[in-house]
Amino acid sequence: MKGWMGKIRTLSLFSFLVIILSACGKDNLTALVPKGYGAEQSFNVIIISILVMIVVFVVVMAIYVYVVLKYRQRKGQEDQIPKQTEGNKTLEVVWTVIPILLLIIIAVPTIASTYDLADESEKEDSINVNVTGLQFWWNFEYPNEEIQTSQELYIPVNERIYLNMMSSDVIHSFWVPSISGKMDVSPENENTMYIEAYEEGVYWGKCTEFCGDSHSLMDFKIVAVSQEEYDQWVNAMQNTDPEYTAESATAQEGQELFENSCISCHAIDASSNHPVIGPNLADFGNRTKVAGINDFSKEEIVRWIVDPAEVKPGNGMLDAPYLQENSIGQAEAEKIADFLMELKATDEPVDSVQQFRENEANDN
Ligand code: HEC
Ligand SMILES: [Cu+2]
Repeated sequence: MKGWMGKIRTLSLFSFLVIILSACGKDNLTALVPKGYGAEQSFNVIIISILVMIVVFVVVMAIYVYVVLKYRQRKGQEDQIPKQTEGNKTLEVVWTVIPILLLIIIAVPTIASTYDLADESEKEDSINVNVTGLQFWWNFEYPNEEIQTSQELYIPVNERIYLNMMSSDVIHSFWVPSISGKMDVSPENENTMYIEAYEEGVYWGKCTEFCGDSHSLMDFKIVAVSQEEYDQWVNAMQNTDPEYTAESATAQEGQELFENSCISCHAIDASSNHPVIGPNLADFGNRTKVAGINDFSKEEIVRWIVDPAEVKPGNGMLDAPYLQENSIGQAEAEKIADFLMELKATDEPVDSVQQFRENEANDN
């Protein structure tokens, strides 16, 4: 009876793990299917380490099984004690040298990749992005192009992009498992790393340093596009209009509300002159997500405006006076959402974003 219960228990634990782990299978959020240079380097080191571990496991298990079988107690020999030996220099040397060799096999590619990924020789001639981490979102400023955006970092494929990263509050950590390694983002000093994506697509990024209430919601994306699309996007961002006037009638009312309650923290053109207080909304209509995490839909935008604390506890927008004054309800928020959805640098989102939105719609 007991053994039977044990089997059931093991089986249910297994099924539970399978269910949990199957949720880890997003192909734009996995270090096991690398789609960029840093991720590929990490993956190679993972494979080498696993191979070394498998060899150690197999050899140790083989010796163990052999010894257990060969020296087991046999019938009629219960009192017999095998010959006792002590101190074997050769053996001691062998089992000290083998682990050292194994560690060297792991260390050489690890150290080589570490230095390779810290290489800054191409920094001056590459695209540079100043990344700022804030509770609980990301700002991306392109100093040479004089534009900024937030939550979604646009890069051309097969190019090295140098990221100069700082935090404006606590320590965060930047990780896009499919594309790059991890890098801490500190308020004290600037950390640099480069990234390179091999394929067009939208890749999921996560903050991986516990940074407060909504740390686990501090998601962002890398949007990798063709060189041509990238150039068009930069050009369009440079031409976003600070004097933009909304088209539809409801959006115009929304814009008025926005100018009263929101403009102190959010810019609607992509100029890099705006201070980093809230996400830049110049290209908001082409986002993949709202606030980095929710589906891009009017409904979610309204939900965010009406009660941002419910979506992301402790986030910086909770200082907005309209929330204390209770001046924006459902009806007002819907008008503002109409206005925000009109804010687009390019008429159509880039191919990667269109593809991403289709995939998300099919998943739901
Ligand atoms: C006190 C400054 C402040 C005010 C005022 C403010 N916001 Fe925000 N807003 C923020 C911050 C900070 C965030 C980022 C929150 C996060 O994701 O952690 C944000 C995020 C957003 C986002 C998500 C942006 C994205 O890229 O996904 C939208 C949309 C938004 N705000 C709309 C508004 C609207 C509409 C108003 C006015 C009704 C407003 N905000 C007023 C600071 C502010
Ligand atoms: Cu963080």
